[in-house]
Amino acid sequence: MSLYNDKKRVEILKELNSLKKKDFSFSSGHILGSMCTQPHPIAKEAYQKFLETNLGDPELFPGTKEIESKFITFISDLLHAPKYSAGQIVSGGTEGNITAMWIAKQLTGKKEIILADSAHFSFKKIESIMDMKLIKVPLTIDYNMDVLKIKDNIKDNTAAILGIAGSTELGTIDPIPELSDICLDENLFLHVDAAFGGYVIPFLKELNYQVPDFDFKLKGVSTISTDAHKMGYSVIPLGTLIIRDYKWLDEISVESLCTGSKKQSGIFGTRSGGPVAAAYAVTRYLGVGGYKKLVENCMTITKYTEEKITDMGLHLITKPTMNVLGIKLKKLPEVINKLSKYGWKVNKIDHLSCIRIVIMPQITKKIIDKFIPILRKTCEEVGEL
Ligand code: 0PR
Repeated sequence: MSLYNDKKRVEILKELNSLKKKDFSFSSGHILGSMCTQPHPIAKEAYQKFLETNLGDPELFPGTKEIESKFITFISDLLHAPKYSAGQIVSGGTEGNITAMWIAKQLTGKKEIILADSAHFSFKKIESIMDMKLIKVPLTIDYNMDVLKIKDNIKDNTAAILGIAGSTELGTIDPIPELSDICLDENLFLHVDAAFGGYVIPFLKELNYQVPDFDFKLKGVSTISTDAHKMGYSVIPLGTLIIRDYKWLDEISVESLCTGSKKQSGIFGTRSGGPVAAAYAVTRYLGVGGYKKLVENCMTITKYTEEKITDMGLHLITKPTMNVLGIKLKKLPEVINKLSKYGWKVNKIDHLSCIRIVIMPQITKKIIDKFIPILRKTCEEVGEL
């Protein structure tokens, strides 16, 4: 008896296809607010090849484990990690932040995290899952963490400070060099959330954009998280947490009796090698030069979009630091709903009364030229313009 019945196969695929038709697709160019993208073709090929691999049992998959090490080396080099650093594969920015705070809590035995209002909502999960407390610091008029307000909030129970290198809502970068100095002075743990910016800021620097240092060149930086499934142009789910001192891995490791290795670090046990192979394949294919071109292109289109939006009489919340635009709107829900009816998806940021547009690699000038007249029409129809 064949295990693979063709009639059933056709039936199931038909059902899947009809449900998939309900989804928006990155290839249509109509998803404008998401931080994810259509993965690079080499990522798709690599992902499929490594579907059955399990990095939770590296003894069975030493080749895949080697790919993981090579990928971590690429990211570590990109972030100027020191010689005795370590890397932990995570599923994305949320797990990156959780794992970093896990290390901070273990190392210090303390529970308070000082962070700005612009921190990703994953920190609310951390507060709940890990019994930690968020100490909020206000933002400056440029939507960055106000460093002058930090020192007053450092207490005996401070476990860590968070710096954001590419905020979720506006793509802003906190003053990480100043945070690093404070953390060195006060002997505090500094985590940098570069889930989005990790694959952008290093290349902006190479392209001579004025952006602050954010990586391990700054001696006070303890950990940095970056996501390959955002600007890394790869498949979901994949991020990395780079850790300044490899010995800190012990803080998040347990004995793993039935796997080949003696210890297992991080949250997950069984985890696919597929996304790791995919992300590594993209780094091999593009290299630093390829990512630099990608970022250059995204920034050119961001500038173009900014001009079109301001020409229309709309205003941005702040000048884009990277490929993220926040467009201020008085009639936020009306504009969003209408745009959605016209088939365009942007993200809604209620508390800033703005929509977020992210110029990901799949967004071309042609797509913006199609979107701008629709945005204008929408704004006129709802009385925004
Ligand atoms: N840190 C930062 C700075 C982020 O922007 C995000 C996600 C995270 C951490 C968490 O990352 P994971 O979601 O990978 O765990 N920021 C995006 C956001 O909330 C996630 C996203 C991506 C949302 C694509 C929608 C979407 O279509 O907007």
